[in-house]
Amino acid sequence: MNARAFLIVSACAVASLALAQQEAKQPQDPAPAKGKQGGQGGRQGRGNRKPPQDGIVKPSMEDTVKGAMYADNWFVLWINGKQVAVDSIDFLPHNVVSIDLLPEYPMTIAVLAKDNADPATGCEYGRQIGDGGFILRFGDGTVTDASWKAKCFMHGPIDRDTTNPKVRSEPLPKDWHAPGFDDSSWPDATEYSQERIDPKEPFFQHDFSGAKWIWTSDLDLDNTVVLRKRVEKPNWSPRWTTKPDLKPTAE
Ligand SMILES: [Ca+2]
Ligand SMILES: [Ca+2]
Repeated sequence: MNARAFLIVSACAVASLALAQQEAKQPQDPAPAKGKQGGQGGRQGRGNRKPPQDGIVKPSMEDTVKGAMYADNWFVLWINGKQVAVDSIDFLPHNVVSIDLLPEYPMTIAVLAKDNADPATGCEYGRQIGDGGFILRFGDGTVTDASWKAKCFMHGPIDRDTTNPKVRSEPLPKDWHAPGFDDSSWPDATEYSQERIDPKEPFFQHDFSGAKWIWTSDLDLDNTVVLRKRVEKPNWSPRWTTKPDLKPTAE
């Protein structure tokens, strides 16, 4: 092996090690719980659990999956009519929001996503036309793609006119995030290439494999969009028998 070949082999080894460390830091699914939650045997061992004395089965971390989302520039996520995530950094830097989810099916996902556009002009950073983009992947295999619905609620600057910019908008429909909301007349989402979106570094530190970047058909001028998807899993039933009733109110 000459010196050049040795250098190449060494570089590959370092890269492989770095990749392995990266993967070790970011497990795709939580490790099976041990001890307190009664998760003996992990996911395979659920049927062997002792039934609780009171007949109530609580969900555990074994029942959860990881979820990751990245929006250009900001989003709020609802699942089955409940708000479960909000992009905690308004628009800069482009960031990934990573959460644990307790999936229940059918699962209706509704996302309000916004480009960083001035509501008065539709422009971004002064008089520029900025673009949007959203991508999501859940550990149960749910990903964004053209099977989602996508509808625009704020568009501008109309005709790309940045000299005399105008916008058109309509209010979000009541219950846009509800499972029962009828989105059947909405257009399908449009998929965009990673090159078109040009995501920033945090995107590459998370697993979005299989997921597509989506938006409406106008990535530039549609600034506020709602993206919806209903995930079916026939014959699914929850392992747990209890549900909380928690709302952001006093009662
Ligand atoms: Ca825009
Ligand atoms: Ca943007």
